[in-house]
This record gives sequence, C-alpha cells and structure tokens, in this order.
Amino acid sequence: MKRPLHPGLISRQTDPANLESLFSTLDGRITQNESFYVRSHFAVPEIDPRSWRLRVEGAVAHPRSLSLDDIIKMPSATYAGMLECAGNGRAFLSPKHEGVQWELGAVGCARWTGVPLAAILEEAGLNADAAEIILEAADKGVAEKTSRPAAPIHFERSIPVADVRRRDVLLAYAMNGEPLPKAHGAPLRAIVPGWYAMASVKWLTRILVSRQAFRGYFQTVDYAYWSAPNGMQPERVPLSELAVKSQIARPAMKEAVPAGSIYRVHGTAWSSMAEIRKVEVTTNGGESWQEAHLLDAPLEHAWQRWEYLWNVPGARGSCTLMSRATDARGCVQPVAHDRNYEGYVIHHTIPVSVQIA
Ligand SMILES: Nc1nc2c(c(=O)[nH]1)N[C@H]1C(S)=C(S)[C@@H](COP(=O)(O)O)O[C@H]1N2
Ligand SMILES: [Mo]
Repeated sequence: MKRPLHPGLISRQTDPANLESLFSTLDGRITQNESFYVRSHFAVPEIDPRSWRLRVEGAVAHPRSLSLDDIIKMPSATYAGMLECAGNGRAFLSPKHEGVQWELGAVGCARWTGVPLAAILEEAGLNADAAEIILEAADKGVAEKTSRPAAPIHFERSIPVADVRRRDVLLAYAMNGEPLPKAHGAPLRAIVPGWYAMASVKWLTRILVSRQAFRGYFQTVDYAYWSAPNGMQPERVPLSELAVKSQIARPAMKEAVPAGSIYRVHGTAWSSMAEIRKVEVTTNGGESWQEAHLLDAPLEHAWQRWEYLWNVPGARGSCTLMSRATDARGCVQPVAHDRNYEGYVIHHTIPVSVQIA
C-alpha cells in the first residue's frame, strides 16, 4: 500500500511544499519522520545518490570529493536534535509579517545519524586562516526578497569554524533510523544543533572553507537582523542561536475544555545549549503562574516535555493559558515579540484561549 505523502502535516505553501506539523498531537519526545515539518525555499532538487558527491574545498590542505559510501564508512554519531524554523509562530504576530504563516508546528525533534563535520574537516586539513565553513546545497531558485528578474541562487549558509566542534555539527544521512527522506535533504544534510534551522542545510553538495565572513543572501537579506552595537554603523547580522521557548500542545487554540475536570496541560520547552530550569503555566491570562512538571531529563540537543495538571473551574466561560520557560542560564521567555527581529525569533509567551464548556 502506498503511504500518503504528508498525512499528519498542514500545508502552509505549495510549490515548493511547506508543511507544518500538528503540534497538538505531540506525544513522544521524538517527532516521527511523517510528522516532521518541511521548510524549503526552492523545489526539492533531483539527486541521484549514486553519482552524488560532496566536495570539500577552499582553505584546506587536501580537497576531497566524497561519495555517499565514503561518508557512510566513516565513524558515525547519533543524537536527538531539535530543529525550529526561525519563523515558527509568525502567524501569531500582530501586525502581520510577510513570510510563511507558521503556527506552532515548524519545530520538531528527531534522532539524526551521520558523520561529524569536524571529522570531515580534519581529514581535509583546515588551513590556519580558515574562518568559516560555507554549506552549499543543490536546490536553487530566484530569491524571494530580490527585485526580479534576478539570477537564481543556491541555498547556502555558513558557520564559524569554532562552532563546528562546539556545537557537534553533524552531516546526517539518517533520520530516526531511516534513510534521510527526500524532503528533509537526502542524501545528506547538516544538523546545527542549538541554532535556528536555516543553518541545517539540506541537500548538501559542497563544503567550502572560507577565509572571510560569508555574506550570502540567506544570512544578510534573509534570516538576519539589524544590529548597531554602541552607536556603530548598523549592519545585518545572521540569525543563529535559538532563543528560550516553550509551547503548549494541549489544550489547542480554541479547544473546549470540560468544566470541573482535571486537564493535562502539556508541551515542550527548549533553549540553545542549555537545559530548561523550569516551565510555568498560567490559566488566568498571566495573573498567577504555577510550576509545571518536567517530564524529560535534559539532553544536550533535544527539547524537554512538561505537563501541568489543571483544575479546570466549574463555571463556563473563556480562559487564557500561557507557558513560560526559564533556562539554566536564567533566560526567560519575554511577554512580547522583539520587533527588531522582524518576522523571526518569535519566542514570547503565546496566549492559548480555550472555552470551558
Ligand atoms: N538546501 C536547503 N536547506 C535548508 C532549507 C532550504 O530551503 N534549502 N531550509 C532551511 C530552513 S529555513 C529550515 S527551517 C530547515 C527545515 O528543515 P526540514 O524541512 O527538514 O524540517 O531546513 C533548512 N535547510
Ligand atoms: Mo526556517
């Protein structure tokens, strides 16, 4: 029997397909491949895994051209790592921001298997003056935020050399024990844990070691924000680290909750390279907050599930819930969106209104 392509996903855009997961169906800590959100800027590229090569070039002693077999034969690593799109939650912003109108589901956590990027760079021999690693992909098209007609560009993104090791960057060929699905970057994608997922480049074709800071479209025009430290000239800075955040899976927005019941409010929480210290829940629009129970032990690159047993009032009416995470560094979710990030880094406490019925 042929499995439907995306049964558990909500379409947010077609051509290319952009799909979000139903966060309200959150169950285990790991998101299944069929339910994992898909965020692609261009059409899925046609790649024949037999002729596919990963080129490793630039400021290295031994440039390489690796087949998928070469990569699979290297010592592998596996970890549970979450990905969140930098635009997750954009639909809740007011005023509206342009871009895909993601609600809660442009986020997930999967087990990735692959080769550490550090091992590949070690084999190639980084030059002493190597500064950044540019991850170049096979997909290509005309960038959205350019005046047309413009030449097509490839999707590409860079990471500083120091972050490759510090963040356990992986070149993954398997997702939850299955070969990496096409939509998620087959045959090989990067996983950059702790960063917004635009850095986790899919359909990799080239690792280019650069001596300069890369200024590509997807880290200057898109997926970047204006910064002007100490009155300096404003410049575009690439988005990178995930901000501390929690989300409520249930109740879902506008759900009817039985009056007088005990209701299990639950969700997940995460932060970049820091464990979650606590999650608090309000059921009265922020007047008072109660501490939720963390269900998962901290695991470096994964999210943590939490729950709170709510004594639902006996009287009918409407109610506003919110959750608020604090990480081990003391970072707390803010009450409002920071507009300097435009339609990205949406991690404020998002209200969930329910009907007590
Ligand atoms: N080559 C390529 N890599 C990409 C993208 C893309 O469009 N092309 N989208 C990025 C963005 S914005 C996100 S949020 C994640 C989504 O990964 P997923 O589709 O596996 O969930 O992939 C990133 N890697
Ligand atoms: Mo994204």
